[in-house]
Amino acid sequence: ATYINEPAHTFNEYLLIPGYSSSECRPENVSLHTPLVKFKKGESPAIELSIPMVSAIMQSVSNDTMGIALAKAGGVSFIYGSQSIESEAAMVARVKSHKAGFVPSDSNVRPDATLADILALKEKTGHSTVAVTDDGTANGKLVGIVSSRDYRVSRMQPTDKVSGFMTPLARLITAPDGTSLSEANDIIWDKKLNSLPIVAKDGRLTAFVFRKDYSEHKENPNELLDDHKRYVVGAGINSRDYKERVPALVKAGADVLCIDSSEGFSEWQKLTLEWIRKEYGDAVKVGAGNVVDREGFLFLAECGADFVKVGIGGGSICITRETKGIGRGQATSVIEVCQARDEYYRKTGVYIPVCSDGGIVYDHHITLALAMGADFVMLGRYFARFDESPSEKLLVGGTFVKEYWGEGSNRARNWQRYDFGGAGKLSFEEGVDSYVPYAGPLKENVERTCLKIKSTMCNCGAVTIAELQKKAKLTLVSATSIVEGGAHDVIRKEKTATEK
Ligand code: MZP
Repeated sequence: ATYINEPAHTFNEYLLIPGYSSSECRPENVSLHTPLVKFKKGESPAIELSIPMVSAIMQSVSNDTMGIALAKAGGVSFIYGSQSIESEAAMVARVKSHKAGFVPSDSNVRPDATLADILALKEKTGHSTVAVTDDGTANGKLVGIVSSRDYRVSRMQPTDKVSGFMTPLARLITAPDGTSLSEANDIIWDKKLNSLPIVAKDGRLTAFVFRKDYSEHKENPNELLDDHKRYVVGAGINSRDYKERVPALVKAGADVLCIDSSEGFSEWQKLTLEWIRKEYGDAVKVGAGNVVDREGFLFLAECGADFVKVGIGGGSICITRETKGIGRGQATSVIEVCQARDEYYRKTGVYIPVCSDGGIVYDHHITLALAMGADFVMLGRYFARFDESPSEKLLVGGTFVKEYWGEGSNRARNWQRYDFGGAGKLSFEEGVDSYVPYAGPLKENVERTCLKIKSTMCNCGAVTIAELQKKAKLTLVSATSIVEGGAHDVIRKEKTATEK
């Protein structure tokens, strides 16, 4: 056996030591742009992220609603692969067909909503038009529309159901998917409408054109509803059915794929990557993982991975370390893999981005991962807490929570993620089913997290992630200094309801 006698460390055991910051180091000057896929020295990556965050390939995290919300915020979701090829491809297609700027994706209600719900939504979003869809999401089938005209002059009660005052689909003028903005505008003026819903053949609301959109975008009226502003979306694949799954996802428009496996230093990943390269050359971008050391990284780099994902056993819902005794502290894994990535870059001139996957508990852990060399992080628990995640919001013990379960739990049964090519089923659990505290909408949470990252970067004198990686000074902390880092030796006051 080989012994590594140094203990492996977690993010919580590190802190950044501030460096000199010039007056230019202000959060508004910080760029969080980062590469998503590999590129050659002197070239730029085919896909970049505006913020260094992607959402985990998990049933309870990344569906099309999450994909749209995160893409709007500048990140990318990897749609979960533990579902049929058809339904995963349909989710990818829904993100890709979503028209940026035209669907009030936060202004949708279910048919059983009440006037009080509509007014609360209007208060939150400022939109006076609300789409009623069968499942209450922007991707549901359109049932009708409510505008303030529908309830303002009548004697509605807050408890009245939306079905009593909306304009039902049968009475609405709609246009088919593919209608250009100028065509939509002609209909709007011709029929004296305020807004025109664009509805796909299967009844889904794909866009909403308002009278004002045309005046705001009249420079190039045909551009906005054609392919122009499509969101970037990723999708998980496995090393079992890739020969069927990859073509379907590529056809649906996935921009980037990722082999989803709990342990990626394997021939299965090599075979999957080789097949993709043989069929598509470099046109299909695909990440691989997960690995936790230099050898694992170099293996996947040589196999042709577009990025490499790092982390075994650190996920919040993961019990792999307890169950199988494999894994490594996340900080140590990221540090070693990023050193191997830099070494590979110096030798070959090819830069392969590293994704730190799992184990982010506090926002500052993201900054630590970036400082240690990661190009972006993958988060499960973090995104599961938001309105846009696919799971149920529940009231448990007086607190709102969302459900969050691991891909290796009996609930998800994602056996392809754990299989060695024989069992064809999940033989034992490696993940748990849990609750996470509900945290509201994605947008404001992600903005707050990014502001914290930018502030810390300023403290380190860095206005780009590459600069942070160069300048960061990291220190290990003792157990007692971790205690010193929290509020201590004071009697903390209870938070008021609004502070909570
Ligand atoms: P976290 O952000 O919740 O800490 O971790 C999310 C990561 O945990 C995922 O991206 C994935 O790599 C990993 N994961 C997902 N399911 C399991 C499991 O059931 C798991 N064990 O470890």
